[in-house]
Amino acid sequence: MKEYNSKDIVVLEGLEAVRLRPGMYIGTTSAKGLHHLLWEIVDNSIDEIANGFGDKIIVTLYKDGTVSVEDNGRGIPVDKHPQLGISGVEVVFTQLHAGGKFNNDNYNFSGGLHGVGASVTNALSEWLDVITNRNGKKYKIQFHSVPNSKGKILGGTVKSPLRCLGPTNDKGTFVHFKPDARIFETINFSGEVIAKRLKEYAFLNKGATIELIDENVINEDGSCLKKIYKFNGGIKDFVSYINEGKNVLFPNPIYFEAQSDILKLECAIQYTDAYVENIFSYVNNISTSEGGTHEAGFRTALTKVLNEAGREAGFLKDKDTNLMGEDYREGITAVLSIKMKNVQFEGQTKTKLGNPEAKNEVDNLVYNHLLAIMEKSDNKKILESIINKGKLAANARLASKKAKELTRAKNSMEVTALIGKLASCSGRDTKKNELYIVEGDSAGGSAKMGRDRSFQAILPLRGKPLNVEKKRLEQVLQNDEFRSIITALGAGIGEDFDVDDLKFDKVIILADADQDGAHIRAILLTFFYRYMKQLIIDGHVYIGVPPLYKISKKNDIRYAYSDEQLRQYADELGKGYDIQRYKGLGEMNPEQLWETTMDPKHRTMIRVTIDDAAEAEKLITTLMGDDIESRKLYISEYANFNKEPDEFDKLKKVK
Ligand code: 0RA
Repeated sequence: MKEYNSKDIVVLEGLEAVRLRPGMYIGTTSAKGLHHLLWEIVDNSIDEIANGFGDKIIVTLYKDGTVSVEDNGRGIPVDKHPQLGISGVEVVFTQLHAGGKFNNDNYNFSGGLHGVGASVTNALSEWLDVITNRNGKKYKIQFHSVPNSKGKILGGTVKSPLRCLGPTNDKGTFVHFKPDARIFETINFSGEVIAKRLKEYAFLNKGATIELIDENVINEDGSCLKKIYKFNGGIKDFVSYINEGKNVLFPNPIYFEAQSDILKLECAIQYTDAYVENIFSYVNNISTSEGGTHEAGFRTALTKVLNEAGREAGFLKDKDTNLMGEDYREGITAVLSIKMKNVQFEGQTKTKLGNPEAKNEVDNLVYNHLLAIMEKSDNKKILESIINKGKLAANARLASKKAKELTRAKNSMEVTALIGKLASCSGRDTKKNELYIVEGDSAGGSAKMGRDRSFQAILPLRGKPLNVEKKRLEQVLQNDEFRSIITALGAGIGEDFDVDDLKFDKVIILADADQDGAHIRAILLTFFYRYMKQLIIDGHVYIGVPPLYKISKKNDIRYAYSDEQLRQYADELGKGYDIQRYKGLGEMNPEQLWETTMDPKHRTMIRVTIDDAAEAEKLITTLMGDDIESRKLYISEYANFNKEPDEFDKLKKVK
């Protein structure tokens, strides 16, 4: 490796643009964008570790709401950049695209989240301090965002220039910052969100120690919360973690590493008795939830290896045809992590690898390594269990083919009968149309009468739908409720689901605000997650939020969606109000339902998203799977139904 100096840092743009349009650089100024600031810095530290420099990162959340990231990497260059005349550290924190994303000989496989870097964090912080150790000396530089003479705020300007604090034996870099409240909707970091992400990083960088210190959470003994993540098994441990609470076909995940001129990969695979496919892929530590070329290469290789090794071992006989890829992916849990240079991300959320060369490369590497593993006589039992599972899946696939075709056949008699319950809308603009899936016939009736039929369609659900978590597609397709949903949406199901065929832009689940309603929501979300994941990823799924109370005084009628809102209205109205608690949607008449829950001008809805695919997967298993104990534990910790006495009871008394 050649020596690295400040001149090697490539500069593309100034920081002004970042403050002007933060959304362009961090996606959003919501809590999610706030955390993005932290990931930018953590990613730089991870880059160091991933390239073999250093093995530890500590993230600290302070009482004053600020956060710091410390690593034991190489430190940041402090010599002067020849063109810019400023130190390397200053370049890294003040020039766009100059963070951890150098993509040259100094970083073999640079991550650097989507190529923005530490300067974005600086631009959007009220202040940011850096201490870095380089050439046996400790250096410090401070930045801040302050108004100039015209009152315009300049982001990330130098507050106190780089100075040497003296000799040191310390290694690495310490970055401490305070997000700018003038930019963000909130500047409260979530310890939970951060812990989850750090844990994922620890899985992806085996052997690295990643610590979270949260000064805002105090233990019983007076110390503050400290979480330490370190996984010597790396993604192999990740797969075991995802599969906790599931029935696995063999105890230890298959694991291998491989490398070529253009990429490095790690892969871990284990099967469970479930029917779903769970492949989590990463490129340079970034989750590629939309997949891409590397995943395509992996799938191709997996199918080839299993058919070849299975035939060679006699688990597939001469008379048997080869199984299909989807058969071998039923019940799979796999993590594929690759590192490569010059990555191109595509797709709706820029989480899909586009590099064409990755497909063949991953295919070849996985083929060679996995085949060698599967041909080992020690692994015969494992191979057999996978092939047998694949055969069952193939049989189910053939059985469900007919049923699937039915839900796609648009004009047949059977289909018309199926969606008889659907009150369709008159408008034909699928980008505007909404489908309300409503709990119960009576609320369904009110919704039909109250809606704007030009763009709102109603599908009432009778009773509880089937919990699809442990069901094969074939069984799901025998269920009337789900068949009506699939048919109404018109975009197919499972592997055939095509979001482009969708007949509605919004799919809105409307259920009561009680335990049964929550169950129905969970079942429907599980169904969408398992069989129409793209529908959620593309943001088409919503949860309608009906009001909990009506509070009125003479002609002043208000609806409250939370206890807090109810209290506020009660205060505003003063003495002599009436309150009514809505036990269910069915208690509202059509006009009220329209006004409070369906009218786009007044309604409240929650858009369902998947932030963290692996966590979502675990959560669905916990809530919808077999393991009753862990479900109980989760619900008692997070759900608060029927808490007594609530605001309603209190207000009724004071009335
Ligand atoms: C630029 C160049 C080099 C390292 C870094 C930046 C660097 C940035 C951060 C941010 C947090 N921790 C960091 N550690 C390193 C290359 C240094 C070399 O080649 O010696």
